[in-house]
Amino acid sequence: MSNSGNYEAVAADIKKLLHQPEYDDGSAGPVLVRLAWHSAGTYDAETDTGGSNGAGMRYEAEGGDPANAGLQHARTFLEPVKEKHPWLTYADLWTLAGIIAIKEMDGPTIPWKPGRTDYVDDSKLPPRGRLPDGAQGADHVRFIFYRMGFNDQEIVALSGAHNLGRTHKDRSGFHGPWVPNPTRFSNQYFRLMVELEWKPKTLDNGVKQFVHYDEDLDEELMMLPSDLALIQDKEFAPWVKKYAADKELFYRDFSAAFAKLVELGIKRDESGKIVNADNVKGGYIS
Ligand code: DDH
Repeated sequence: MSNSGNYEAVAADIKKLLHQPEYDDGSAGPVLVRLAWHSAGTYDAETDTGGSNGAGMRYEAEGGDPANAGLQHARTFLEPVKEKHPWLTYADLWTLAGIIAIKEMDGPTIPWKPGRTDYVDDSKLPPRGRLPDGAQGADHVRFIFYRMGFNDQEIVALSGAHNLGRTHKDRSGFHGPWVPNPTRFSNQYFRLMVELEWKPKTLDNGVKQFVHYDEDLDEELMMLPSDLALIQDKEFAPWVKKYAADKELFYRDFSAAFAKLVELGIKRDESGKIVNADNVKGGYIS
């Protein structure tokens, strides 16, 4: 068992579990990033409900949301870390794991602060339907992300996480990866969105997505309708092009937006301590 507050030891243990030869593309990284995002992306600024505090996905109301299908794999990967460091909250573990995974997959360093609580406040529970639907377009994407307090530039930056991982028919109904190397973070998602021709395709389950056949890979790459909405919308498109052209700018903006994402709904005092949590801890990882 590690000493309470030893986040460096936790980070080291998260790094060790990323390599998963039997799982997807050999990495737990992408699904851990999605767990961090979905734990936080339920936030509603107006009612101050949802967000990563409370780790509500442990319970059926949130964990059983069809939008969270598949994330039990991520939670299961992390369980040994929680067992080894029982002082750590799930809410901190899930957000930290996403950040460590991004960094280990060649992504940017994202500032992270601990102190989230696992205390579930029933009045703060998010209803289902707060996470985005890939079948929809720009209006829906704006509706979802404005609710959290993000602007158009931040929405495009965050969407660059689709450099990682893949869609699964048995989880979302969609199929395939966005890029040829889905365990390496980069701005390739934006480059491919701009450069390639994307053809509509209806899968045998009736789900509609866009595809580009990659000859070297002998596999179809995919884009969600909500992904291509970014290049079709006149406010989003300039940011897609900027991030396609400038990887450093993308890394900087992605880091800032993801750091903001995992802090949604969390109020800290000047020293960084969370004031709306019941089991506040100190310490930082940067
Ligand atoms: Fe996503 N995402 N996401 N996404 N996402 C899926 C997979 C992954 C949408 C839909 C889907 C973000 C935004 C959006 C990741 C990170 C992020 C899948 C496939 C769907 C569908 C699930 C499955 O079948 O397994 C939509 C819609 C949006 C939107 O913005 C409108 C954001 C903001 C992030 C982020 O991390 C900041 C990652 C990583 C994956 C790959 C997961 C995996 O298992 O691999």
